[in-house]
Amino acid sequence: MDIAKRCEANPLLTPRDLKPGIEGMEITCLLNPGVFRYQGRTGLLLRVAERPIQQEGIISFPVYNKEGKIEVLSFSKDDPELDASDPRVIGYKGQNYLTTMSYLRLVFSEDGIHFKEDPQFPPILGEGELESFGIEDCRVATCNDGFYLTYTKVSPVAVGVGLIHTLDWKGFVRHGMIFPPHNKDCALFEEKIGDKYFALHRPSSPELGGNYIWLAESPDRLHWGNHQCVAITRRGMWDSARIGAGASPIKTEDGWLEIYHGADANNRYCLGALLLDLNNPAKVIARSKEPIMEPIADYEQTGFFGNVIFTNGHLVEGDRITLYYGASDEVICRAELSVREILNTLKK
Ligand code: MAN
Repeated sequence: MDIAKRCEANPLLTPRDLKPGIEGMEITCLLNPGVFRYQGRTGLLLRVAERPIQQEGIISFPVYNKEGKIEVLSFSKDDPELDASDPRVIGYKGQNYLTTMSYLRLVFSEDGIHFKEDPQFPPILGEGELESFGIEDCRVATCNDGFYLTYTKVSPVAVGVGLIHTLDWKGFVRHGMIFPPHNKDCALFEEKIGDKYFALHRPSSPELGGNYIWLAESPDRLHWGNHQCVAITRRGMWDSARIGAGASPIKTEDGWLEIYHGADANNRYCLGALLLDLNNPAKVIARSKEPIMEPIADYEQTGFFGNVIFTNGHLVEGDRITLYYGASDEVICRAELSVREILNTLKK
């Protein structure tokens, strides 16, 4: 059952609300923001996806070249070697490319609904060979020693998880790839359990295994070990093809509550919840049988890639979760959920 209260102002942000950040490009999608509070305002770290204005009969998209400069690649749409069946990905002669280049951009709001850019705060752009196809879907963990950003690094050789630390959203320390390929959807726990840091992550295995949620621990958030699988996809259900963690787990009396996404074979993305043991988060206490949120609004069903609700950021105040999410891989939306209500659905 869908128990999310969507904001009436949805979508809060669409590609037309911002100016393209890369010269000569247009914004095609705004997606999947990381969320945090900073200096009394709500901040969203948006994933902005850009590409050149498309010309008739040609598919063109940006990449970073070896010198770190944006370069546009183009393929003719009638080239028999081209596979353009997925709006997000291009297949050409055995190599995959992305149709857009993503980077991260900050917007701020006093009321959590109307967001604007603030020129004080620069965008975060892909850097180096492992980010030559861009960076995506950044989680923001608010810890007692600053903000820890976990995001997807995309390049022709890999999809993996990068870590960035910032105190002030102006200076950024990049720690490289902390989870090697194929891996994404990494959510850090915002406090230690015992004397260790923990993270949820999503490695993908092409043979045995699948696209499952794993847990890892670390003494320093840079070196991760003791990997354990905590949840797998479920045949015939809404999360049968892929699952991945959303934002940092929420600490409740009953356990760590994690809102995660699940997709089925038709790439329909819904949200569900996992409840993990407070002292041993490898232990799953409960898991949603039905989604707690599914694409039902128009803007969630139609867009760049329809039937998608994807979240990797929320704010929690007492019982209230203010969730920000990407709808149809194109616009940014907001919904409210109650911690207690989610926990109740897990008891049934
Ligand atoms: C998938 C989708 C895309 C994303 C790529 C690379 O194809 O989630 O939106 O760009 O993976 O991460």
